[in-house]
Amino acid sequence: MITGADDTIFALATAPGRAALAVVRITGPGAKEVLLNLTRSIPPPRYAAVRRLVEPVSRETLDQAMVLWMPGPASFTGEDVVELHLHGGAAVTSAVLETLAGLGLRPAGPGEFTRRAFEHGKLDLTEAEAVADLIDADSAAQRRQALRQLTGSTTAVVSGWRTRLIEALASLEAAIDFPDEELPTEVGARARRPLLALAEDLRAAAADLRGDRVRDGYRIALVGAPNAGKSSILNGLIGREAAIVTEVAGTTRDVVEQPLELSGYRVLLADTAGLRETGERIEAEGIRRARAWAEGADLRLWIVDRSDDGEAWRSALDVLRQGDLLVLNKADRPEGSALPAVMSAGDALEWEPVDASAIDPDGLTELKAALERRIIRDLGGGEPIAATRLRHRLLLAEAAEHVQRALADGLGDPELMAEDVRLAARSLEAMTGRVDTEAVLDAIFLEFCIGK
Ligand SMILES: Nc1nc2c(ncn2[C@@H]2O[C@H](COP(=O)(O)OP(=O)(O)OP(=O)(O)O)[C@@H](O)[C@H]2O)c(=O)[nH]1
Ligand SMILES: [Mg+2]
Repeated sequence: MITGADDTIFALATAPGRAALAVVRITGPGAKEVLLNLTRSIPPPRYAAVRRLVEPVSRETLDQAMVLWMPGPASFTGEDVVELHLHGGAAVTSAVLETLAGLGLRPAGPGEFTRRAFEHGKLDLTEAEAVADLIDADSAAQRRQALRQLTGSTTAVVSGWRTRLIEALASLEAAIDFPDEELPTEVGARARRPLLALAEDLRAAAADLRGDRVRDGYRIALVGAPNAGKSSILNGLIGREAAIVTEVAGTTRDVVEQPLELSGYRVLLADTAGLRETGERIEAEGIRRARAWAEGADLRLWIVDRSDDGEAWRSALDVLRQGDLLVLNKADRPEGSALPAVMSAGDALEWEPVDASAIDPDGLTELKAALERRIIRDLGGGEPIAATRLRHRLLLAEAAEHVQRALADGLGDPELMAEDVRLAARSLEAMTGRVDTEAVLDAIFLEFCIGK
């Protein structure tokens, strides 16, 4: 999609609209001449200078601005870069942008600045992705993860694995080049041990969803029988009446998704339709959606009305999994006769049940604390995170598969083994963008906003 990687491009780098400042960025070989055209004098590199910006033909003053001149290669894109810090607002920015277009510059496409930084070796692909993640970050954990990745944490882990592959490759190639020194089976056997460990590490990293969850949000579903208090708990946790609450069983139909931040992590909380047998079409569709959302969630909160006497609570049993959390709601009311049976069903869930009362202002404190502990256990700590998106995990799985194949059919043949190890290294190289196709790059950089 991007044409002419050598032309000079410009974009408004700050959000459009009325503001104190608006920053316009220019990158490419013509950047210096453009600055000269607008200001008549170039400030020293990387020093802020105040200049009058003048339209070169009409000589009209466009703004009194702060300008920065950052010659390549020591710039974000690696090219000559100019930044114009204008007074914010529509009239000033549009006059300056029109003038730049009039000088023959091209408006930048999404992510084009970062793509140029990548193409000039300023960032690798995972670092470039981290720039987009940092801009999109809402929560503290998203910010921390993006910053770590931007400063090379993923790159470091991946290049460590790649080094291990290259070492294995070197010993295999030595055996191929000097076949008399050793029996091929011995070489193959010696390369096996490090490759076995590596296949295990790659598989674990490919299956590690923590990075994705930090980026996209940890998904928690509220499930249970009608009237258990799911919608009341959602509203209580987010502090807003987002879902309708009534005493009518079967109130909620649509899945009501609400973002929430817990212990600095982005969480997506979903209230769902109460589960029960029903002949009513709309409710049945709601229940189908409830089950589907619960199925894909990272955690299900099983909400039970502890004052119930009947068997309604059983309807949720088949959506629950071992790590799920039993929430005994309506703690402000007396125990019902169903409670002992509920508790014994809850024994299978591994986590202690939590008491809650959605109508009591402090009634959700214990639940909130339990959720925070749970998210920290699931997303914090452990091995450093290598993969933060599907693209990474697919490539890691691919690398693991090549290593596995090297182990499987390479038992007696160093040459076959070496070929598979080389393919594994290529998969890792694609992760950081050492090898890649245009199509992949286009897809990645199109996710960015313009001006970045
Ligand atoms: N006493 C008491 N009443 C509660 C509590 N939580 C919810 N309720 C009441 O229980 C009724 C049902 O609450 P909802 O939050 O609509 O229940 P729900 O699980 O979303 O129900 P459906 O949407 O029908 O599946 C309402 O009248 C609430 O006011 C609680 O902790 N204590
Ligand atoms: Mg509801």
